[in-house]
Amino acid sequence: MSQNFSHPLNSLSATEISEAVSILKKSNKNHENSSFSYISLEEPDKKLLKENTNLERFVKIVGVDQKSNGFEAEINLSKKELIKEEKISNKAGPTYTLAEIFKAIELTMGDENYQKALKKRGIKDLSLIQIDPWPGGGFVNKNIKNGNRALKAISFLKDSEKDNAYARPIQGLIAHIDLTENKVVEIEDHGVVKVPEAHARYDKDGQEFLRENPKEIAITQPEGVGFSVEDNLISWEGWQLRASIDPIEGLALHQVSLNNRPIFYRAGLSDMVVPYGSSDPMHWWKAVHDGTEYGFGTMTNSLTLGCDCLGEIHYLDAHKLAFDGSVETIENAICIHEEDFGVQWKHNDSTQMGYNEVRRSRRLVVSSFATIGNYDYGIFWYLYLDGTIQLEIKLTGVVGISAYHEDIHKSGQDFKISPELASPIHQHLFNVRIDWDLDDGDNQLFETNVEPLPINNVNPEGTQFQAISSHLTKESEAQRNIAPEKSRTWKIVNPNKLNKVGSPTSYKILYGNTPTLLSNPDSPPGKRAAFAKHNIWATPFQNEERSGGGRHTVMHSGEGGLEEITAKDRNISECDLVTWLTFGVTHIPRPEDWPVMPVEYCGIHLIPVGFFDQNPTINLPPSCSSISKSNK
Ligand SMILES: [Cu+2]
Repeated sequence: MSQNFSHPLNSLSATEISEAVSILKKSNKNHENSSFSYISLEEPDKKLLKENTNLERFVKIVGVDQKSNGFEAEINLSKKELIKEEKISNKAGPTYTLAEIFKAIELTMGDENYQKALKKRGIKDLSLIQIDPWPGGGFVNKNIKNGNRALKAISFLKDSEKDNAYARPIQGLIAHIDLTENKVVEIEDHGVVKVPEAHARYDKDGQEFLRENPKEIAITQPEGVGFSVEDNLISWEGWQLRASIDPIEGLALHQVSLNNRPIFYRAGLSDMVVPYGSSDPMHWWKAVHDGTEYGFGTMTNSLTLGCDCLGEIHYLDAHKLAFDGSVETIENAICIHEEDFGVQWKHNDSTQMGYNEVRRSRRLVVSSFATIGNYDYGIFWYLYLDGTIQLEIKLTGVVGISAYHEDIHKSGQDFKISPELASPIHQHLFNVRIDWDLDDGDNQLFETNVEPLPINNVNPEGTQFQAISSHLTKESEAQRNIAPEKSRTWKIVNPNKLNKVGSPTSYKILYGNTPTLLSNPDSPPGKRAAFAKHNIWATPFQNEERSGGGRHTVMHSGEGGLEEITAKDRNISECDLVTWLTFGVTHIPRPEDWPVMPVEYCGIHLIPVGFFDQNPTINLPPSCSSISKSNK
């Protein structure tokens, strides 16, 4: 058995990827001209891994063959053999490959009707056109045969190579491309709207003037960093975890534990969707699933030292399968570093003792960025000294954009972000799947609401309120939404591990201000992204249940997502528990989002509740920074 990896959850190496591709191509000659979506490690489940660390290594290769049929091949890397290969239903196809994206651009560019529509707008030079393909599912063009793969495309005009094309949308022109039949089936033209004139570059050379450099902030750790990294295993202040880039989910965490106590086995973005709420013909049909349709993780950036991350950084590279079967390395794909995080706890005694005790907080940051079309998303996981785990998504990049026209754009749905441009209202909804292993055993899910008590003889003034926890025992009971007025939270509990006060150990899920899906449940986005109807779902662990919206979503109409997964209404009263947490933002674009959007944040916190017997940071030494200066 080949043993060129040291742990079953180590990320795939470049050698393993090329080996897998050559095993596939040798076993099936038809793949010589296939186009690949991604390769992923078939991770062993927690039970298997707890029993045995010397496991065979399996991978899955997903792609599209020459005839535009999706395929999924499972390969045993240890035995160097193809285990099985299956055709993926063309009702719910695999992630678009880069070859398909290029093909859509090329077909559109070469289409006679598209060129005529450009000419009507006075555009003759095709070299300055930028074409953005969007998934063809959801609202499928009437000329696309059922089961064919398709893309839609919208266009923008640059005036030079380095120009920001989004400043100049070619309004109302949408190309429909049938990828299976290699043709443009329709050019939708909603009439000529003047192409905006103003430019809006966001690079430094595009600015009239640059402000003087802010004074440098140096983050140094003269005694070295407090964390260590071996392969993808990270250790810091009692925390242990592994990090990897999943081709669909992006940055994923594995085997997260604190002081050798497991918390969760795996967490990653199970799906995301960006539905648009405008009636503008350029946007109303958009509801992209950036993970399963475009491969969020395969779009991971190489990070730049001192820009993307500041301080003493350890990077992990990631290797991916390119569409042509070659291996591409994303250097510096995952950034690991420590950050000071202000005050951890403090008390300034006001009695005669007069002491002031203060301890500083710090966190370990494990992060990555992925760019999917016009948007850039950061996935930031933070681990804190007090046991808190935070997932923060950073949203930036360029908003969806149209050439403003008073007959097209409606107040409340489209927002002027510059004199010539409108941007549509939309949502970004993320679903993170957490496979729990809290305190090394089966777990339970509780919901807590805080409610006022009725006025009666024990509460005569109506001042009293209480927290009521209820045990959610079935999948149908665990499809819930936030309720800030009730301080509603959910708790993952290990009923078999008790703390010092005799309560079971637990972790609480805290949401910020977050919406759920606004598309009608019967609309295509409502069915395809049904996972976003609720802030929390819970299921008993099943290895193949990994995606909130279905494993494959290209051209699909809602198969395989959380509604289907939970339809049997299984028992979750005490089980190997998985929670699916939806959060995000409803984005009402503003002028400040133009020409590039300042980061907006959303996410969740997981905090220990009776997991420890007291404040776990009470024993932090009172170390104050020796290099801080006062101006006095
Ligand atoms: Cu947005």
